[in-house]
Amino acid sequence: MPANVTPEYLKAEDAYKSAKSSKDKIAALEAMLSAIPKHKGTEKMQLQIKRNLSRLKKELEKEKEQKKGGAGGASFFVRKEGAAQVALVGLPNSGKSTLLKELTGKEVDIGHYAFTTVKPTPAMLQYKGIQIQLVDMPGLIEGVSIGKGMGGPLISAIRAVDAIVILVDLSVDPIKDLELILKELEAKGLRINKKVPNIEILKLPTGGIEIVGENFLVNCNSQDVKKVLQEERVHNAIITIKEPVSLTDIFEVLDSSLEYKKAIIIGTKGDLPGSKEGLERLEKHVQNFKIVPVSAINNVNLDIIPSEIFSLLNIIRIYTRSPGGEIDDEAMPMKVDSTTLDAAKKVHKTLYKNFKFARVWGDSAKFDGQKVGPVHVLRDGDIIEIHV
Ligand SMILES: Nc1nc2c(ncn2[C@@H]2O[C@H](COP(=O)(O)OP(=O)(O)OP(=O)(O)O)[C@@H](O)[C@H]2O)c(=O)[nH]1
Ligand SMILES: [Mg+2]
Repeated sequence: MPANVTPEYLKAEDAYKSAKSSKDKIAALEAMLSAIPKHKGTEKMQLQIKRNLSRLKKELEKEKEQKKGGAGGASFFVRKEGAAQVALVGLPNSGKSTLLKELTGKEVDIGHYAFTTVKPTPAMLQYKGIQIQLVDMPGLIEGVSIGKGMGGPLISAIRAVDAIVILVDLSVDPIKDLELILKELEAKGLRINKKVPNIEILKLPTGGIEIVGENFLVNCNSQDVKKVLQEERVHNAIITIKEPVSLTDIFEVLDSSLEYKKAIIIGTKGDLPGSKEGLERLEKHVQNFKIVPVSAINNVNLDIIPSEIFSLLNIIRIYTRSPGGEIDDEAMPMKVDSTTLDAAKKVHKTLYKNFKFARVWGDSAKFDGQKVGPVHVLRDGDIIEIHV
């Protein structure tokens, strides 16, 4: 135990030792985590606390589910349609439903009071030949991560989406709102605009633990990593590390309950007094988010939102045509780095089975109608003709 911990920390630690219920233990661990001095020397202690917290939270969730009879309460499940599902997330009254209506034309309830929207409401956004499903979520409030408001179902619905649009009202306190939203999502294992640590874990049936790239370990050594792995019940694996990583990064990679989501911020109500200052403060505060200020009422910047949402998705649009025929109006959404053969497979299995070559027009082609093989990597907006 390092001597430099604070009296608050020791008090929280005592509370932890005497806590009986999971709930009290979680509260005490959270107090320990916030009281522990944040420096390299306490990193291992911090990690230990985080691991105990995550284990206890999982146990508590299980207990709750069992009490409810496994169904998990009201379901906010929205069936995915189109190329991707994107959630509109924000505090009550931040302008989510107004934005959904402006972008998709869907008639939804809009009101100058909290919780106008009571369940996730999907609507299709058309973007250059593909459809993106936007889901207007009920307002998120402080404490959703511990079940307040529409807590559990709301967080589950957000976990399921491919990307997130965070809405903050620029005219009030956009920084406070953003931090609240991020805090609540983080508390439920949602990592927003964060990079997955570049660590590969190849689990094997035998052979013990081997670490490749040990030199990249920051403030820990291979013994520490092995200990973490063993505690997480990984006994045989090859761990490949390609960039500087801490023990916390290793722990995060092992935690399958974490979800990494990309997001942009839309600053709403740009027409109201105070919104200009709100935007300036937000821009200074935020680093790893794109911010788009809008006014739904004055139709400012709404036109650029579809392409901003599309850029979150890691998908490309591919247009197909039968040899010598017309180009399809609708694009086929595909993962970034898809090949001609992937596209053939998506159109029809016979095209995939009997694939001979393809002709390509667009960014990936050196010239119009270039003849390419099965592993040619496609780019957004390409037109392809598959020959069998
Ligand atoms: N001035 C101004 N008001 C807006 C704008 N966008 C939305 N509003 C108003 O803000 C209020 C809330 O809008 P909603 O779209 O219902 O907000 P919401 O985020 O869906 O709210 P909940 O469903 O309760 O979570 C309404 O009175 C809207 O008219 C805007 O760009 N400018
Ligand atoms: Mg609403």
